Amino acid sequence: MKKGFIFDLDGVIVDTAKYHYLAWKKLANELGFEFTVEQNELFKGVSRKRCLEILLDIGKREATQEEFDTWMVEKNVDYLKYIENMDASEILPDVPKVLQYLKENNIPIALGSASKNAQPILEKVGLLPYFDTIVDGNNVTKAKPDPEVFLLAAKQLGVKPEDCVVFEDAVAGVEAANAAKMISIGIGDKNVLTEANSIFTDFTEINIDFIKNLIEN
Ligand code: B16
Ligand code: MG
Repeated sequence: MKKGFIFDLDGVIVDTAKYHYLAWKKLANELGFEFTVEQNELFKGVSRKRCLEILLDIGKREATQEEFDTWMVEKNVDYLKYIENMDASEILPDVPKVLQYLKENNIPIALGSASKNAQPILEKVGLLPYFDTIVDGNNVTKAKPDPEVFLLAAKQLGVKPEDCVVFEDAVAGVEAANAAKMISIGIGDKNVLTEANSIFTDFTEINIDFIKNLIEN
């Protein structure tokens, strides 16, 4: 029985939420309204298109299709500037410890992210070689909580969905993993990620025996 491990990107491997926030805030300010850190919570794990729809709701702004498309591009251009200088120091604590253990034990590893910028980010922080496959916003048509991203990752790893373990920081991501019948591990707030099979604040709380147990059982 072969196991597969699937990692979300933003909020699990790196904290890019702060850069997404700065780029969305700049756009909101240009459009004449405020966008708070608290409101940015709504954007975690959510596709770029859906984020802009929510942002325009917050600012009570209408947009023509042309404006919508322009703002999507503008936000991403700004976001790319923020992530340009990312390096290994931005990897969240103890993530490499888990990836290294999985690699040493020949466990297939996938990325399952909503981001269309996932691959360059993994490259910048130096973690790309750990991943056997990357499924991201470029490969799926349905956003989390739809299980498409994780089911495709399992398929590409050659592992049955029920033998996959997913690490996720977003409620929609945990729902997607559960809908795919995978083992969901929530990374973040225990009061928020209540649907996850197990929840940890971050990877420093996860010991290798826990990972070993997931592989063997
Ligand atoms: P992009 P994840 C998600 O990453 C972010 O949490 C979310 O805030 C963002 O809107 C989404 O990626 C799309 O990102 O604009 O780079 O395509 O958590 O699914 O790794
Ligand atoms: Mg995330």
